[in-house]
Amino acid sequence: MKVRMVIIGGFLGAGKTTLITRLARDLKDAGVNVGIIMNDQADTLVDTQYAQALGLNSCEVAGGCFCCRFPDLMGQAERLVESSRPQVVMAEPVGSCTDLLATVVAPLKAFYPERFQVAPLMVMVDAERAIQEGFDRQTLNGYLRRHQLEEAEVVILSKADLVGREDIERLKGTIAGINPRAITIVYSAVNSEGYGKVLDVVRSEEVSENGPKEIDYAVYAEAEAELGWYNGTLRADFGEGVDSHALGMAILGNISSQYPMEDIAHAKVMVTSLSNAMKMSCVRGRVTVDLARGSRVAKGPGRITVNARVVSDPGRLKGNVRAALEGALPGKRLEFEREDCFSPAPPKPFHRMT
Ligand SMILES: Nc1nc2c(ncn2[C@@H]2O[C@H](COP(=O)(O)OP(=O)(O)OP(=O)(O)O)[C@@H](O)[C@H]2O)c(=O)[nH]1
Ligand SMILES: [Mg+2]
Repeated sequence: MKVRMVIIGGFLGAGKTTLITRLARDLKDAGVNVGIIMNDQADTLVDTQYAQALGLNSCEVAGGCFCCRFPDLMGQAERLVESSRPQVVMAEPVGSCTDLLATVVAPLKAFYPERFQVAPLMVMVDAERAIQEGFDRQTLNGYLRRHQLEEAEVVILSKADLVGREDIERLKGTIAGINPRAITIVYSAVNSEGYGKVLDVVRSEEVSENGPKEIDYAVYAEAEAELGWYNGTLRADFGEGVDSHALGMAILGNISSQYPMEDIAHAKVMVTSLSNAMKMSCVRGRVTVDLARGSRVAKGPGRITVNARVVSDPGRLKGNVRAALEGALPGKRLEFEREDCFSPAPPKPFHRMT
């Protein structure tokens, strides 16, 4: 039987990991075996750690997006299939990645027609960001988000709980104007609006049918390069107990105080310890907490991982994240296991089928 491949893309911080991990847990509870593949430009990924802390079968493609590392994506998919026989594989592309119909969906359909059934490409759109920033092609970030929206087969208009009904109706009109063929599902992770409809698409036999959309790779590269990309993991000893909520707030607060709110695409902190696992996110200045395991109190030896995608020179971002960590952990020496900071290189897809 074919494995159903479900790709859920969308801009940084739109809610992909929150949705994918919930879908995976619900499918698992319903007896459906699910594998997850996360993706990032670097390794030490908050999202993979979060999915694993939830007990989900997950792995990652690191060091480049799915389109540039298509063989790695398929290598991970084949490994998942061989090791745990999932019926569904859910894949989360990097949030600044687009042109997935040409670079991932089309090659999957062309080279693996017997192995994988590719679901319609789902793209999450953060309703709050869409209201504040629109989809203006003239801005770099707007160019990416608009292209993601143009190629979506299903649009998941997320964070509907954060905006009013009139704004939702207006956004639906804007989305239909940009992409009249797509189905739009209004969704909220907080009150579960629209969640059942997303689950229905995942469980259905519907397949991706659309062809790729035109894109200017020079603008795409420029848009990605505008972001500083920081991934770092450090060892920590939380001793008898540290409030991981307060710690995450301090780190994220220190990072975001260095930049205008709209420049924080997504900054995330993951605290893992003997007693707990907690992810905290800051998207455009809004901080949210996702507890994966235990309580807010971290105890004993553990790790702190920071992933930050910010409109910033990477050197400046690295200095700011380090200062943020030092400020949140006064008197402690920072013991990095791994640290990377750069601007994403121009995307060079392994396949591009138009
Ligand atoms: N209010 C609200 N918050 C949400 C919703 N969906 C996700 N969030 C929060 O938004 C934050 C970012 O969500 P993620 O799922 O990490 O976003 P992502 O798209 O995976 O982000 P990247 O992997 O960085 O691209 C998390 O802290 C979530 O709790 C929603 O529908 N409503
Ligand atoms: Mg994510």
